[in-house]
Amino acid sequence: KRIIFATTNEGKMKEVKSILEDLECEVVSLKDINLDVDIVEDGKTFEENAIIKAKTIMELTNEMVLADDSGLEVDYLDKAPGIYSARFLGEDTSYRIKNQYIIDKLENATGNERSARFICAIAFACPDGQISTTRGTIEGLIGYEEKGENGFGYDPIFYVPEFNCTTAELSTNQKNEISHRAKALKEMKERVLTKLAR
Ligand code: ITT
Repeated sequence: KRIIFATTNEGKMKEVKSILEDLECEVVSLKDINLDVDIVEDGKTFEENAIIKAKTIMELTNEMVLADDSGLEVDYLDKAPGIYSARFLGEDTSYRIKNQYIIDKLENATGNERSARFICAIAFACPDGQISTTRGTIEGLIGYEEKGENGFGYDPIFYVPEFNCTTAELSTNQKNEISHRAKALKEMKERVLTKLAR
């Protein structure tokens, strides 16, 4: 048996493979199986978008499919970019520019006014029609400059007070101990194990 993880985001997939390492089952991305599908993520929530991705690929392949829809909520920006995190300022705009844009927007924000969180919804869709979701979050603050080379996306500006560094300064293993994605996926892992045992 194998599970398809419906993503083309390599940063995500690296973390997912590591979190699901002990699952006695192969986890493959859309790139791994050369599946090129244009999925329209027109949901209004992370959960809706995760379900759209998982269900689309499940129906195409008739296999068990997991999907992740995630993003960054910045309180000072009324929770933007949120579900639009990948599309924020345009899909092809570099994260150097997106991150600097957020830093500039928060020029006058101090202390807890800089609060933000990463959110991750995981959807699991099975050929028997069962679909469910889990959600994980991690709270942090927007930094004053980009820091760190690890991770992807908004990691260089996501400062975690408990660790006194950004998520881009953590190793993949360290990030996977605390991240939104790890929390949501670990909860989902139990359900996947139950399915695999059938
Ligand atoms: P797939 O839909 O193919 O999985 P995507 O990148 O389009 O890839 P999303 O629509 O879920 O995925 O967008 C999530 C975006 O939120 C992602 O591109 C990052 O910009 C941001 N993001 C999510 N999790 C993150 C994390 O752990 N670290 C940094 N940025 C993150």
